[in-house]
Amino acid sequence: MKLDVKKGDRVLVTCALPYVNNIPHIGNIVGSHLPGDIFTRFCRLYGLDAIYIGGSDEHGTPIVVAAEKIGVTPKKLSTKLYRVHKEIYNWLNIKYDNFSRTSRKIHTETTQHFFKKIFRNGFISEEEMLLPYCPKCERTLPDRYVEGTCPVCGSIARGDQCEKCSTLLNPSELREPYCIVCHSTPVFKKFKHLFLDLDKLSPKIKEWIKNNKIMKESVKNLALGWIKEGLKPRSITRDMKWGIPVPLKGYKKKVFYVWFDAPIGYISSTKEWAKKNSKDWRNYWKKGKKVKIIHFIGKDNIPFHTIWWGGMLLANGTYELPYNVAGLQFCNYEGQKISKSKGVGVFCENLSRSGVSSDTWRYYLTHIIPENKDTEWKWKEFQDRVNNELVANIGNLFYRLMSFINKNFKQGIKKPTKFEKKDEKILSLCERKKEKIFEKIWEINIRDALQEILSISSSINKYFQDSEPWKLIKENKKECEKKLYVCANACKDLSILLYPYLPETMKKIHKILSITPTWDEIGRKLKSVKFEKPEILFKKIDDNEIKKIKEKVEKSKTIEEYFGKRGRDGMITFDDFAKMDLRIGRIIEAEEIKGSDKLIKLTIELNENEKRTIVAGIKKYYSPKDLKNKQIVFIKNLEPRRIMGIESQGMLLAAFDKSKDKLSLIIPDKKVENGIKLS
Ligand code: B3M
Ligand code: ZN
Repeated sequence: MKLDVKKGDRVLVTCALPYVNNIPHIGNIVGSHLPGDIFTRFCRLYGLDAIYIGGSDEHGTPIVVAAEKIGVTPKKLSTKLYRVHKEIYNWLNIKYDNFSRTSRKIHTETTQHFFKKIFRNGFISEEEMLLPYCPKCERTLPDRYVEGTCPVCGSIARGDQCEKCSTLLNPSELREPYCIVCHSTPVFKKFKHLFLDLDKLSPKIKEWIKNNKIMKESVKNLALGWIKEGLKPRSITRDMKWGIPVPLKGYKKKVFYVWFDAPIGYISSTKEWAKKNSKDWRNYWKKGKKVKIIHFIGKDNIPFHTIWWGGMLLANGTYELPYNVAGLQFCNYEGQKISKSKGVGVFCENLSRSGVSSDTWRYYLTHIIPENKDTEWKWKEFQDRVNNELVANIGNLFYRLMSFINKNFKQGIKKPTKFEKKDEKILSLCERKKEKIFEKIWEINIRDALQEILSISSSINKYFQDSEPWKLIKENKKECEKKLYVCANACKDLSILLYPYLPETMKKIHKILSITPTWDEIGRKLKSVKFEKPEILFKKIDDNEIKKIKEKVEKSKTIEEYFGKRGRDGMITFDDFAKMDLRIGRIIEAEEIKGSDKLIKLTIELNENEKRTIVAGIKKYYSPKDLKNKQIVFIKNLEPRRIMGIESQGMLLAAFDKSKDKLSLIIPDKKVENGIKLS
């Protein structure tokens, strides 16, 4: 392949904007965020003017359904989960130049503006369409609110797309449709909506995809297959409140379909970045600006980034078309599909507490980037790759070298004046291979590129071993110094090539060597090398540790837990209520707690054999003698807490009127047995 980029060229890399209705798992990371990050880091290293753009996709039924389920507003849901997403990407050193939100004003403006241009260009039509209406819920059922059987592959599909075969669908095409909320069969009614005329755009989309030289065949073939079947106009509006209002007379109550506004999010996020950095966003988007736009996406998003987004851009006419759509395959987990509800997978909210460094995660995750086919997470492989490659091949090489030089050449070593052929070969390894490595990256063969780098590392290891510096140091110090210099300089270059994969660790090396990682630095000879203190870069993981890590990262937190609630509309389920053990008890003792003007220590009797100590903040409202013998209500199964050195084993129930500063204990209306459970 001939590379068609050169230093200084502009490259805009994007990652599919995740819906913030869930927390990412490793499948999401290897399916777009991580490859996009490594790719951009390489581009920058190569000297390209590259930026990595992302953000959260906050509209559409994915968000509304999830928010409704836990009883919060879509805005509240996405605000909280946006932060969680960002923290995870940050922790993994996935370095977005900008990570925006599609609920921001800049995005609304950009989307509406984009639409108006398409409208003026004549690629929007108005049509009546049959839409499912649920008679029981009394509402139309957009996208994810309706499911049924896919007419193409027979799996369960949603109203807008079949997840299994990726086909884009209209809800009326579903067989045996049902409402996801109440499971009733919807009736189909006619509604007016706006459509993007993909049929008109089809020849242009085909031309773009056919002539594209870099897109993987698998992506091209999928797209060309859909085109061959014939593209139909597709609706771009929805009868919903949550979303971007359609700026057209008669449509003001409707919003755009989430897949209409989401890809425009790439543009609005770039605008936000440009504003913050005093740059011109147009240079990264507008036609004729010679920018290369590369989208990293999962395979289910391929139709949306080829046919749909390609069609939108062509209809608008003022933007550059994507240079590459890097459609990745799926990643499975130990032979199963990753599933949050079944707890199958590694869930990223746990990574920072896993005791394993982010570079260690990145290292194994890189190996399972599903670039060309589906891949699989395997714990055994994780352990082997970390121990035999990351630690043995990379970490130990750096460590041995640093400690040997540190021990034997405290003052450092100087660049020798002459090298033999064998030395030159090792010295120039990275420089000779770097172009080929970048080509692999450019074609999205990120794993292959890493293999190439690992083979360099093996060669340096072999050179070090064959040189036997531990013998040479006694026999020929000068020669020993030369060999070590060769290793150190080769490792310096190696650390630059590894930087996009293992940024945190390699940054440490760059600091120690006082170098700036650039493409031209690869192959340059250092004047001298000195190591103050050797650093262990990676640690081996034994079987026991694997077990512990596994336990930590396989647990997934539900989004309900993030909001501390369950059930629809803020309701709790009966099971939630039943968890509380509320009892009647008699206060048999009450005494003031010395040193506290609020607290009283109570002894509650449930029966002759069972008593409880409760510390209650009611001194201001009751005196100990008033409390004695009263029957009260308390929670028996509340986790014990130490208050002023006393273990409180429950909590009293009381009505507290804050405005009047009045407190009244809840007391049974009739005399009841102590210990009775409330229901
Ligand atoms: N939010 C789908 C997803 O999260 C969708 C991608 C949008 S990219 C513009 O997989
Ligand atoms: Zn299907």
